[in-house]
Amino acid sequence: MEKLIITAALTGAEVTKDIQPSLPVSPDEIAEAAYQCYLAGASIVHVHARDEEGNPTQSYDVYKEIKEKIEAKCPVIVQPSTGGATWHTPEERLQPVELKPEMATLSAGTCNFGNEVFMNTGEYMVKFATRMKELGVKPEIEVFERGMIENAKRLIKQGLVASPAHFDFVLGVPGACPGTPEDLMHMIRCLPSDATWTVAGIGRSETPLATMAIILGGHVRVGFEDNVYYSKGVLADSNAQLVERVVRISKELGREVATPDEARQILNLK
Ligand code: KMH
Ligand code: ZN
Repeated sequence: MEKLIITAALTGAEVTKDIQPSLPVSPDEIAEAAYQCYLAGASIVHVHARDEEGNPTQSYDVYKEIKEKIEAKCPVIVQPSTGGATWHTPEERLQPVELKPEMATLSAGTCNFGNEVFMNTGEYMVKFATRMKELGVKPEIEVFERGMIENAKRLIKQGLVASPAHFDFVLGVPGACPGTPEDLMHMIRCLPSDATWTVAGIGRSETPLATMAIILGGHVRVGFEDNVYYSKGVLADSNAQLVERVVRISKELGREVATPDEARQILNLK
Protein backbone atom coordinates (compact mmCIF):
# COMPACT_ATOMS: atom_id res chain seq x y z
CA MET A 1 0.00 0.00 0.00
CA GLU A 2 1.14 3.58 -0.67
CA LYS A 3 2.55 5.47 2.28
CA LEU A 4 0.08 7.58 4.26
CA ILE A 5 -0.17 11.31 3.57
CA ILE A 6 -1.18 13.23 6.69
CA THR A 7 -2.58 16.73 6.26
CA ALA A 8 -2.77 19.08 9.24
CA ALA A 9 -5.64 21.57 8.97
CA LEU A 10 -4.17 24.05 11.41
CA THR A 11 -6.63 26.91 11.87
CA GLY A 12 -9.76 26.91 9.69
CA ALA A 13 -12.12 29.86 9.50
CA GLU A 14 -14.58 29.07 12.27
CA VAL A 15 -12.64 28.10 15.42
CA THR A 16 -11.53 30.87 17.82
CA LYS A 17 -8.98 31.04 20.62
CA ASP A 18 -11.93 31.18 23.03
CA ILE A 19 -12.86 27.67 21.90
CA GLN A 20 -9.29 26.33 21.51
CA PRO A 21 -6.65 28.49 23.26
CA SER A 22 -3.81 26.80 21.31
CA LEU A 23 -5.32 27.74 17.91
CA PRO A 24 -2.55 29.18 15.70
CA VAL A 25 -3.75 32.51 14.32
CA SER A 26 -0.84 34.86 13.50
CA PRO A 27 1.54 33.97 10.64
CA ASP A 28 4.27 33.16 13.19
CA GLU A 29 1.95 30.89 15.18
CA ILE A 30 0.74 29.17 12.01
CA ALA A 31 4.31 28.62 10.78
CA GLU A 32 5.36 27.17 14.16
CA ALA A 33 2.30 24.87 14.23
CA ALA A 34 3.13 23.74 10.67
CA TYR A 35 6.70 22.96 11.74
CA GLN A 36 5.56 20.98 14.79
CA CYS A 37 3.11 19.02 12.62
CA TYR A 38 5.89 18.34 10.09
CA LEU A 39 8.08 16.97 12.91
CA ALA A 40 5.14 14.82 14.03
CA GLY A 41 4.63 13.34 10.53
CA ALA A 42 2.43 15.68 8.47
CA SER A 43 3.43 16.22 4.86
CA ILE A 44 0.74 18.79 3.94
CA VAL A 45 -0.56 21.75 5.89
CA HIS A 46 -3.98 23.12 4.96
CA VAL A 47 -3.89 26.82 5.77
CA HIS A 48 -6.47 29.52 6.50
CA ALA A 49 -5.29 33.08 7.16
CA ARG A 50 -6.54 35.40 9.90
CA ASP A 51 -6.23 39.19 10.17
CA GLU A 52 -4.73 41.03 13.14
CA GLU A 53 -8.03 40.77 15.04
CA GLY A 54 -8.09 37.01 14.46
CA ASN A 55 -10.89 37.15 11.87
CA PRO A 56 -10.74 35.04 8.70
CA THR A 57 -9.14 36.82 5.75
CA GLN A 58 -8.29 35.72 2.22
CA SER A 59 -5.68 38.49 1.86
CA TYR A 60 -2.95 37.66 -0.64
CA ASP A 61 -0.41 39.41 1.58
CA VAL A 62 -1.25 37.47 4.72
CA TYR A 63 -1.18 34.14 2.86
CA LYS A 64 2.16 35.16 1.32
CA GLU A 65 3.62 35.85 4.75
CA ILE A 66 2.33 32.53 6.09
CA LYS A 67 3.62 30.56 3.09
CA GLU A 68 7.06 32.14 3.28
CA LYS A 69 7.31 31.59 7.03
CA ILE A 70 6.32 27.93 6.76
CA GLU A 71 8.68 27.32 3.84
CA ALA A 72 11.55 28.87 5.79
CA LYS A 73 11.03 26.29 8.56
CA CYS A 74 10.24 23.01 6.78
CA PRO A 75 9.53 21.34 3.42
CA VAL A 76 5.80 20.57 3.89
CA ILE A 77 3.34 21.13 1.06
CA VAL A 78 1.48 24.37 1.78
CA GLN A 79 -2.16 24.09 0.74
CA PRO A 80 -4.09 27.38 1.11
CA SER A 81 -7.86 27.41 1.42
CA THR A 82 -10.01 28.81 -1.35
CA GLY A 83 -13.07 28.07 0.78
CA GLY A 84 -12.28 30.85 3.23
CA ALA A 85 -15.27 31.71 5.40
CA THR A 86 -18.88 31.39 4.15
CA TRP A 87 -19.13 35.18 3.76
CA HIS A 88 -16.04 35.68 1.56
CA THR A 89 -16.64 36.58 -2.10
CA PRO A 90 -15.30 34.23 -4.80
CA GLU A 91 -12.77 36.90 -5.79
CA GLU A 92 -11.46 37.08 -2.22
CA ARG A 93 -11.37 33.33 -1.92
CA LEU A 94 -9.22 32.96 -5.04
CA GLN A 95 -6.48 35.36 -3.92
CA PRO A 96 -4.06 32.82 -2.36
CA VAL A 97 -4.03 30.85 -5.62
CA GLU A 98 -2.05 33.75 -7.15
CA LEU A 99 0.86 32.68 -4.90
CA LYS A 100 1.11 29.55 -7.07
CA PRO A 101 1.14 27.10 -4.17
CA GLU A 102 1.65 23.43 -5.06
CA MET A 103 -1.96 22.73 -4.06
CA ALA A 104 -5.09 24.61 -3.01
CA THR A 105 -8.57 23.46 -2.08
CA LEU A 106 -11.46 23.54 -4.57
CA SER A 107 -14.91 23.01 -3.09
CA ALA A 108 -17.08 20.99 -5.44
CA GLY A 109 -20.55 22.27 -4.61
CA THR A 110 -22.90 24.20 -2.37
CA CYS A 111 -24.07 22.91 1.00
CA ASN A 112 -25.42 24.02 4.35
CA PHE A 113 -22.58 24.77 6.75
CA GLY A 114 -23.86 25.03 10.30
CA ASN A 115 -26.48 27.77 10.14
CA GLU A 116 -24.98 29.22 6.97
CA VAL A 117 -24.69 28.31 3.31
CA PHE A 118 -21.29 27.54 1.78
CA MET A 119 -21.83 28.75 -1.78
CA ASN A 120 -20.07 27.06 -4.68
CA THR A 121 -22.10 27.52 -7.88
CA GLY A 122 -21.12 25.90 -11.17
CA GLU A 123 -19.75 29.27 -12.22
CA TYR A 124 -17.47 29.50 -9.14
CA MET A 125 -16.18 25.98 -9.65
CA VAL A 126 -15.27 26.61 -13.29
CA LYS A 127 -13.63 29.92 -12.37
CA PHE A 128 -11.57 28.38 -9.55
CA ALA A 129 -10.56 25.29 -11.54
CA THR A 130 -9.61 27.41 -14.58
CA ARG A 131 -7.35 29.71 -12.58
CA MET A 132 -5.71 26.78 -10.76
CA LYS A 133 -5.06 25.08 -14.09
CA GLU A 134 -3.56 28.29 -15.56
CA LEU A 135 -1.20 28.65 -12.58
CA GLY A 136 -0.30 24.95 -12.27
CA VAL A 137 -1.90 24.57 -8.82
CA LYS A 138 -3.22 21.06 -8.06
CA PRO A 139 -6.72 21.19 -6.58
CA GLU A 140 -7.65 19.19 -3.52
CA ILE A 141 -11.31 18.69 -4.37
CA GLU A 142 -13.33 19.19 -1.19
CA VAL A 143 -16.46 17.07 -1.02
CA PHE A 144 -19.07 17.76 1.67
CA GLU A 145 -21.94 15.89 0.00
CA ARG A 146 -22.16 12.93 -2.38
CA GLY A 147 -23.36 14.95 -5.40
CA MET A 148 -20.20 17.03 -5.29
CA ILE A 149 -18.23 14.06 -6.65
CA GLU A 150 -20.34 14.30 -9.83
CA ASN A 151 -19.61 18.04 -10.09
CA ALA A 152 -15.90 17.24 -9.84
CA LYS A 153 -16.18 14.53 -12.51
CA ARG A 154 -17.72 17.19 -14.78
CA LEU A 155 -14.70 19.46 -14.22
CA ILE A 156 -12.40 16.54 -15.08
CA LYS A 157 -14.43 15.80 -18.24
CA GLN A 158 -14.21 19.47 -19.24
CA GLY A 159 -10.42 19.27 -18.93
CA LEU A 160 -10.35 21.82 -16.10
CA VAL A 161 -9.06 19.36 -13.48
CA ALA A 162 -6.35 16.89 -14.46
CA SER A 163 -6.52 13.15 -13.74
CA PRO A 164 -5.67 11.51 -11.44
CA ALA A 165 -7.57 13.98 -9.27
CA HIS A 166 -7.20 14.20 -5.51
CA PHE A 167 -10.31 14.40 -3.32
CA ASP A 168 -10.85 15.31 0.32
CA PHE A 169 -14.05 14.06 1.94
CA VAL A 170 -15.00 16.51 4.67
CA LEU A 171 -17.58 14.50 6.59
CA GLY A 172 -19.58 15.50 9.64
CA VAL A 173 -20.11 19.22 8.99
CA PRO A 174 -23.47 20.12 10.61
CA GLY A 175 -25.89 20.55 7.71
CA ALA A 176 -23.93 18.37 5.28
CA CYS A 177 -23.03 14.66 4.97
CA PRO A 178 -22.47 12.89 8.32
CA GLY A 179 -19.18 11.22 9.17
CA THR A 180 -20.27 7.59 9.41
CA PRO A 181 -18.28 4.62 8.08
CA GLU A 182 -21.11 3.88 5.62
CA ASP A 183 -21.00 7.42 4.24
CA LEU A 184 -17.24 7.20 3.69
CA MET A 185 -17.52 3.79 1.99
CA HIS A 186 -20.17 5.09 -0.39
CA MET A 187 -18.10 8.17 -1.28
CA ILE A 188 -15.06 6.02 -2.06
CA ARG A 189 -17.12 3.77 -4.36
CA CYS A 190 -18.25 6.83 -6.35
CA LEU A 191 -14.76 8.17 -7.14
CA PRO A 192 -13.04 8.01 -10.53
CA SER A 193 -11.01 4.77 -10.50
CA ASP A 194 -7.64 6.55 -10.63
CA ALA A 195 -8.37 9.15 -7.93
CA THR A 196 -6.53 9.51 -4.65
CA TRP A 197 -8.43 10.58 -1.54
CA THR A 198 -8.12 11.97 1.96
CA VAL A 199 -10.74 12.04 4.67
CA ALA A 200 -11.30 14.83 7.19
CA GLY A 201 -13.74 13.66 9.84
CA ILE A 202 -15.30 16.52 11.76
CA GLY A 203 -15.42 16.37 15.57
CA ARG A 204 -15.82 12.90 17.01
CA SER A 205 -15.68 11.24 13.58
CA GLU A 206 -12.05 12.38 13.08
CA THR A 207 -10.24 9.36 14.54
CA PRO A 208 -12.63 6.59 13.35
CA LEU A 209 -12.57 7.88 9.75
CA ALA A 210 -8.80 8.38 9.89
CA THR A 211 -8.42 4.76 10.96
CA MET A 212 -10.62 3.63 8.06
CA ALA A 213 -8.52 5.65 5.61
CA ILE A 214 -5.32 4.07 6.92
CA ILE A 215 -6.77 0.59 6.39
CA LEU A 216 -8.38 1.33 3.01
CA GLY A 217 -5.40 3.03 1.34
CA GLY A 218 -6.70 6.57 1.59
CA HIS A 219 -5.04 9.50 3.33
CA VAL A 220 -5.88 11.46 6.48
CA ARG A 221 -6.54 15.06 7.51
CA VAL A 222 -6.67 16.08 11.15
CA GLY A 223 -6.33 19.38 12.98
CA PHE A 224 -8.13 22.16 14.81
CA GLU A 225 -10.09 23.21 11.69
CA ASP A 226 -11.93 19.88 11.97
CA ASN A 227 -11.69 18.92 15.63
CA VAL A 228 -10.39 20.76 18.70
CA TYR A 229 -10.62 17.79 21.11
CA TYR A 230 -8.26 14.94 21.92
CA SER A 231 -11.00 12.92 23.57
CA LYS A 232 -14.53 13.57 24.79
CA GLY A 233 -14.53 16.92 26.62
CA VAL A 234 -10.70 17.13 26.63
CA LEU A 235 -9.15 19.76 24.37
CA ALA A 236 -6.11 18.74 22.34
CA ASP A 237 -2.85 20.46 23.35
CA SER A 238 -1.83 21.19 19.77
CA ASN A 239 -2.42 20.29 16.14
CA ALA A 240 0.74 18.18 16.37
CA GLN A 241 -0.80 16.03 19.10
CA LEU A 242 -3.58 15.08 16.67
CA VAL A 243 -1.02 14.26 13.97
CA GLU A 244 0.99 12.14 16.43
CA ARG A 245 -2.07 10.00 17.17
CA VAL A 246 -2.57 9.26 13.45
CA VAL A 247 1.10 8.32 13.10
CA ARG A 248 0.79 5.91 16.05
CA ILE A 249 -2.35 4.26 14.65
CA SER A 250 -0.79 3.97 11.22
CA LYS A 251 2.36 2.36 12.57
CA GLU A 252 0.31 -0.10 14.64
CA LEU A 253 -1.60 -1.02 11.48
CA GLY A 254 1.60 -1.51 9.49
CA ARG A 255 1.33 1.49 7.16
CA GLU A 256 4.28 3.84 6.80
CA VAL A 257 3.88 7.60 6.81
CA ALA A 258 4.95 9.67 3.78
CA THR A 259 7.51 12.45 3.91
CA PRO A 260 6.59 15.65 2.04
CA ASP A 261 8.63 14.52 -0.98
CA GLU A 262 6.95 11.12 -0.98
CA ALA A 263 3.58 12.88 -0.77
CA ARG A 264 4.58 15.00 -3.79
CA GLN A 265 5.26 11.80 -5.74
CA ILE A 266 2.00 10.12 -4.69
CA LEU A 267 0.06 13.26 -5.72
CA ASN A 268 2.03 13.82 -8.96
CA LEU A 269 3.21 17.23 -7.82
CA LYS A 270 6.66 16.70 -9.30
N1 KMH B 1 -14.57 27.39 6.05
C1 KMH B 1 -15.48 26.68 5.21
C2 KMH B 1 -16.68 27.50 4.93
C3 KMH B 1 -11.73 25.09 2.34
O1 KMH B 1 -10.86 25.36 3.13
O2 KMH B 1 -11.52 25.03 1.13
C4 KMH B 1 -14.85 26.24 3.94
C5 KMH B 1 -13.58 25.53 4.02
C6 KMH B 1 -13.15 24.83 2.78
O3 KMH B 1 -12.87 25.51 5.01
ZN1 ZN C 1 -10.38 24.73 5.15
